Order: sequence, then structure tokens, then C-alpha cells
Amino acid sequence: MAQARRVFELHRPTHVAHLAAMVGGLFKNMKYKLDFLRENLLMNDCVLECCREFGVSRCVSCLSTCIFPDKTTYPIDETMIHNGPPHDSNFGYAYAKRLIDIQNRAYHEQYGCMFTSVIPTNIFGPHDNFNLQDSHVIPGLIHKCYIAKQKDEPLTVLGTGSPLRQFIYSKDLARLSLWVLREYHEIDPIILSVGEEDEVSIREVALMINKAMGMKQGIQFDGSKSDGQLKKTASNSKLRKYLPDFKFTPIQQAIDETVQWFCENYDTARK
Ligand code: GFB
Repeated sequence: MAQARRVFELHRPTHVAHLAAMVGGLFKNMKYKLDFLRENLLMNDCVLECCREFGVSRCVSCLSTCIFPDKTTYPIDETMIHNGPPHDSNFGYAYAKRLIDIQNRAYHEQYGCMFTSVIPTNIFGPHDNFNLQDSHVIPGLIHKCYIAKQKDEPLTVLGTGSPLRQFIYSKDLARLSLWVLREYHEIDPIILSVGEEDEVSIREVALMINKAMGMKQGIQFDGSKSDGQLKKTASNSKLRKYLPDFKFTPIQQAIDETVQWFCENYDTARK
């Protein structure tokens, strides 16, 4: 808490985008459920309490669609956050993030604070974490594809490749988050996602990465590894009511740019 206070003391912010978090892909989440819970609870409490103490006028925190109930109707919308247990693979992270919504409401009711949250789907882009074990699926497969190409071997995809995901490009999320910080005046969260029609399978994503990397070899699957949640299809109708014309970057173009960034920055990339 003292460290957080020193940062607020130094910068005296009026607006805060709370992006501090312990994050990771499916396999890291499955391994460190307690750490994900404790680390994120501690960081969230520090940041939100400093925002209140220093009179910050707007704070936007970042959740994730993995926090929604696993047994639910689709598409998921913002009203369903607390309607049941999240998927078992990431309950530590999910409950810590759900509590931010509770904290925002409590800060608003007790102190009138204008703290809110965004709920993006799976994020990827340049500067990501490309660690082979702990990363999310797209940076993980990009790193694996880079190695497979050098060995002229097929790309090995973990699981069956059939789970479905909606992916948001980090540059699109940054633009939308600035809009939320400036123009969105609700305490209730808002899902930031491409439409349901842009949901893709892990298999399709792997093929897009292969194409972007110029791989000659195909892909193969390691069915002994977990698929995690099969789908978490989210509705972006609340976002579309506010921003009907917002243009998301096409996923193949976003993957091409991320692959190019990784290849150009291989030596210094997080991995
Ligand atoms: O991004 P990811 O790790 O997390 O994606 P989730 C996992 C899906 O990709 C699973 C498949 O279906 C995996 O079987 N997959 C295939 C791989 N190959 C790979 C690989 O090399 N690495 C990884 N990581 N996956 C996370 C939550 O769930 O979503 C986090 O656990 C967070 O808390 C994040 O919310 C956005 O989409 O399954």
C-alpha cells in the first residue's frame, strides 16, 4: 500500500486506468489459483483505495470474460457476472476480478466515487507475454510457430483445437478504454469485444498464425492437454449502443502485425 501511495503522491492522477494484475493463460491459471486470487485482491484493494484517498475522479478497472459463470446461456451479457461459479480452470482470477465490480459499487454508494470496469475478451498484440508455458493462446502459438518454422516441423496446438474464443486486438482495446475513461459514466461494467459472428476456433487461430509466419508445415494437436472452457461467447450489444460504428481490426491483420512485431523483437520480447 505504501508503494502505491508513493506513486499516487508523485503523479496526483485525476483519471486512472487500473491495469495492474497477475495474468496468464489457461495453463498458468490452472497451476496458481491461490496466487491469482491473493495477488489480484491485494493489487485491486491498493489501487482503488488510493483512488479514493487521492480524490481520483474516474477509475476504470480491467476484468475479463473468463469471470462469467461457466454454466450460462449465451451470449453472455454484463448482467450475468455474479450468476454462478466461473469455470474451474480460473476461479482464483475470476473471483478476484468479480470483486472489483462489488468494490466499485461500494465505493460509489459510500463515497460517491465514479469507479467502473471494462470486460474485454481474450486480448493479444505486440509487447504481449510470449512465454511458452504461461502465455495466452495467441502469443504462445506465435512463439511455438517461430520455433517450429526454424525446425521445419508442424505447429503443435494444445488440446483439440475446437474451443471457441472472441479475440480483441490490444490496439483496439486501448482506443476503447480511452473512450470509457472519458465518455462512459456508468458504474456498471461494459463488455469490450468483437461481435459473436467474429468468434473463432483455436484451430482457425492456429492456421492464421501459420499463414502469418509463412509456415510450410501444417498444424497438429496434442489432445492430452486441456481445452479449458469450450466457449465464453459474449454479447457486445451494450458497446454497440454507445459506439455503433466502431471498427475493429480484422483478426488476420492483427495477427500479421503481432507476428511481425515478435519476429522483429524476438531478442527482447517477453518469453
Ligand atoms: O488464452 P488461453 O490460454 O486461455 O487459451 P483461456 C486457451 C485455449 O487455447 C485452450 C488452447 O482451449 C487451449 O487448449 N491452446 C492451444 C493453448 N495451444 C495453446 C498454447 O500453446 N498455449 C495456451 N495458453 N493455450 C484464460 C483465463 O482462459 O483467458 C485467464 O484462464 C484470462 O484468466 C484469459 O481470462 C483471457 O481463454 O482458456
